[in-house]
Amino acid sequence: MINLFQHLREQAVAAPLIELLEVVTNASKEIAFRVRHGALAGVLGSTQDENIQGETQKQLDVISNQLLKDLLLACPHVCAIASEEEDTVVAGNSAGEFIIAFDPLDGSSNIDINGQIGTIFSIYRAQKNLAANDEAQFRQPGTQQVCAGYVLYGPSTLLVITTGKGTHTFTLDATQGTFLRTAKDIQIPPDTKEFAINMSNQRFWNQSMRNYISDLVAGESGPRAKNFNMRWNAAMVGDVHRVICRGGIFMYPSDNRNPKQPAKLRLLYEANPMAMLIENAGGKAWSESQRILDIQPSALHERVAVILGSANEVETCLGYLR
Ligand code: AFP
Repeated sequence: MINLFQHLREQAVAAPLIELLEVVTNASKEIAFRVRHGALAGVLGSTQDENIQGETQKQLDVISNQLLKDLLLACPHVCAIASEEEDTVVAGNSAGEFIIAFDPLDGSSNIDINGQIGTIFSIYRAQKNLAANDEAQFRQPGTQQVCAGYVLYGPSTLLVITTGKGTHTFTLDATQGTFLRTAKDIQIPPDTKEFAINMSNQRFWNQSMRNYISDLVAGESGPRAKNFNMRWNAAMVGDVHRVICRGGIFMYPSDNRNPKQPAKLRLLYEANPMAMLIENAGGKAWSESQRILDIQPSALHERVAVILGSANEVETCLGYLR
């Protein structure tokens, strides 16, 4: 088995990006260590603080964010960072070639129940005509990402990554502290019998989404003429990883719970990196109206509807919405 850095060199990834990814993976190993020790490391539970999203921050959210922030800002290749846990952009080395956005710990509500959680990251080239701390640095469509990935803290610690040449999985060999390639050029099956959505929001969806889900639930006696299974991890990293492993469709559609916030998932550090990974594995990733990677961002923490996974099933779902 080859390790992550041998793989990146095999893919002719430039040295500065490889060095940046070494920083990201070093931070993820630190986070994995704390996650694995949970209560024994005294990192469970919530703080008294709220982030810009209005969410109560878990201790591990804050610790993970600080670990990534400290290590990334010490890397000469990092011009700026953006984080779910930071109100705005934090400047690094103005001469750095890259900017990086991340959700330091996605699935925070799973921390205290020992559920799946993960770190999601998205890397772009820095825009030299802009100041390092200018939020416009991050107003690049997802197609401009040079790298995207997540680290899933589960029974094993996995890194799933793409630099635009396929999507690949690496498993952390904790004894050696190295990520070894355990799956190369993943291909998501185009069809599926498995969907992921938070069904408790059903009354808030638009009618077309309700019709689509109703037909899935109707099974073989309904219009789809086949039975479907449902899974919901309540952590995007866990649900997307299942889709990458065995196909499926993951949806967090817009809803009318809060007119000021019609969608939940964040474009910059959830939807865009996952969309790049899914498309590089042969899947599709759309909001309800357009390809996610084509969306022109307008705000750092903007939210979008997400429908991603097995290409044919995503297309079927979009057919109900059109
Ligand atoms: P937390 O990080 O606050 O747990 O939210 C996770 C998340 O952003 C995403 O990872 C999940 O897919 C989604 O929210 C779960 O949302 P619900 O809790 O509304 O199902």
